[in-house]
Amino acid sequence: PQVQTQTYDVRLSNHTNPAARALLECILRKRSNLCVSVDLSTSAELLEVVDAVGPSVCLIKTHMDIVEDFDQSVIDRLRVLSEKHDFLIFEDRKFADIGNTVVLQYSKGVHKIASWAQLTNAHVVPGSGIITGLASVGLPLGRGLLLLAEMSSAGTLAQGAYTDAALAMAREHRDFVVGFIAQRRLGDEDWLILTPGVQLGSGGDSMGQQYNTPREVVRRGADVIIVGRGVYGKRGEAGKEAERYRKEGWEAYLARVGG
Ligand code: 5FU
Repeated sequence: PQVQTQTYDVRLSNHTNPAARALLECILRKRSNLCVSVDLSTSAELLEVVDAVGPSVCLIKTHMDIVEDFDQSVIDRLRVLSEKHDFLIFEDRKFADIGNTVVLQYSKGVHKIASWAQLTNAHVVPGSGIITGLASVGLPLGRGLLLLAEMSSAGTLAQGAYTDAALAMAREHRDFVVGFIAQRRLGDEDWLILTPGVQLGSGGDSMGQQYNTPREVVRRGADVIIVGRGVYGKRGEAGKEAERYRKEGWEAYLARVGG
């Protein structure tokens, strides 16, 4: 596909899914295309970082299954912060089972993800039944789904024909699938591209994570940059780091759309 040069403002008219629209509107209000991934395993640390980075983000990404003291109050407090700071919530659950099972995993259990996360994501390895299942829960609640079309990690199998198949599956479910976790723009239609594996200064970690800079991933088509350790890694500095990444991400977007 060609470089995505449409502004977030124009792209709003290409989206009908309520979660996609809310995300684009939040991006515009806050001039932020930054999603911070808060991968911390106690509720106190999680909520402290969310409160610190809240002013700079459009989206907070969670892995709620790593929170050791999880209970419903964590969600209640997270939602209070999402209203205080104006951001959406994305649970990075990476569903990967048959439709009937993901219906249960999405709506029930300890986390009841569908009740609080505007966005979640799924692998396409089971085939399109996973989307049908998740949509049966998420669509009535106004939720949106991202498909994992590519991953940031070394040796990922999500490439080539697999990535093409993810795009084809998304095209069959345009009401619920709002975009992709990917490293670049996919397809000529308007899909939201959320890109993890982002840090200022590239490199990676000792377990296969690979980083690119905000400027590079936005140039390739990222609409939202997802940053974890780059923001919360230095204790006490998450707020300052988030603002640094917000500015980087926004300048890269302006450069892409020619503003
Ligand atoms: F789908 C993906 C992917 O391809 N790469 C990722 O890194 C998801 N992630 C998540 O983004 C991962 O589970 C972490 O929660 C986050 C990246 O964190 P980091 O600290 O910025 O490396």
